[in-house]
Amino acid sequence: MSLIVYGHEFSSYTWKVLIPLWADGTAFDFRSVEQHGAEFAPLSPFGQFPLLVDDGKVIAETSIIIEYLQRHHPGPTQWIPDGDEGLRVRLLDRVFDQRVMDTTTAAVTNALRSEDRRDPHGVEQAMGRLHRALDWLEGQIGEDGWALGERFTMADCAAAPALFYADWVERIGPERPKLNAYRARLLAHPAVSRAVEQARPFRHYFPLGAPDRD
Ligand SMILES: N[C@@H](CCC(=O)N[C@@H](CS)C(=O)NCC(=O)O)C(=O)O
Repeated sequence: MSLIVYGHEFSSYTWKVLIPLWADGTAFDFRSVEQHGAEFAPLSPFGQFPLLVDDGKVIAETSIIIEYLQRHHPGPTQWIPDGDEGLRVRLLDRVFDQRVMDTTTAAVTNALRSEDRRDPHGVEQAMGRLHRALDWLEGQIGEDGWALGERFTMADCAAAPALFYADWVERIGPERPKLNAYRARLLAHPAVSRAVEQARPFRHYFPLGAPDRD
């Protein structure tokens, strides 16, 4: 078996697949796209990372990668439960990716542009979608445990980087106490904490200025 993950230590979506790999103790070779860009570029269908390569077979898209790992390299954790619980995991996974992570990314990429190419209206719209998603999530997350309760699932793998970086763009705020406490529980999870520590040397990459916390 040879599993390769192409990604970057500071990349939110890379965390999303490192977390289940580390949590399950699955062996893999990590290749940074900074050092292995020439090798990664022709493999990636959309130029996006992370990318999983399993004995030459390329698997893209984080949710599909996690489902692939569960099917072909299962570890102790069932990342996507069967039945209706699985539907809820998929819903929360979509919300954390599309409504939290991607809206957060809109603000971050805007800050990377030169002044004359910035899009304040686009960022305002993205922040509106982010606030709405965070308010909805505040009503979905419990006082303790994970997104689904006791089971740590793919929804938590998506939530950890999304809430980590969303809170850097704009504080989740005291008006969302359950989400704040959930973020803190996620950051204390060993696999998430490992991702945070591995990314620490790259904090200067954050264009809005990484806060002095976490
Ligand atoms: N939907 C994709 C999103 C991946 C993604 O946006 N990755 C970022 C890095 S965190 C990326 O590749 N950005 C460069 C680009 O989009 O061209 C997934 O779940 O894999």
